[in-house]
Amino acid sequence: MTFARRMALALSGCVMAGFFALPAGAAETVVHVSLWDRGHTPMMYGQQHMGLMGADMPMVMMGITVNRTQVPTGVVTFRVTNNSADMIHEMVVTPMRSLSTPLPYIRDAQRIDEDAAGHLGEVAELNPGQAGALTLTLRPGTYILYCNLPGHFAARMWMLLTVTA
Ligand SMILES: [Cu+2]
Repeated sequence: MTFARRMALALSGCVMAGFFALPAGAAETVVHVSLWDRGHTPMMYGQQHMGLMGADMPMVMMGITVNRTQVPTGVVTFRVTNNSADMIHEMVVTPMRSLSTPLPYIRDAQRIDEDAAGHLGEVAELNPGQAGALTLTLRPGTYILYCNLPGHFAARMWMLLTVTA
């Protein structure tokens, strides 16, 4: 039985007993995630322009912004909004096995190899203005949230989340 299932049973037990009180620290944590871009604005600086993307490729400034980068271990709900005016974005959650080892990257497809990287779940391909949610039970460690549309990871559409004990 999973931890989440055990929690659900424990909580339903509370309801049947006539009181509903979450023990301190057991409440669901919510992380608000904004997927954004600034359209096809040329990058003014940085090695990304020269290196990763190739000089002939138009750069798009894009990123993931969260309202918190650290959460306690347990149930975490990501509420994800695509705030782009015209681009599809998504959010994938993958545990970082090591901060010094790059995630497996499929160069031709310009995407992270999600299966090899071991993703936990995603809010896939949101249209501009669309929102979605993903609930996971996370153990302590470092996780990466990223958009895996072609080229978006390389354009720095990722951020790290720390889950504390
Ligand atoms: Cu994206």
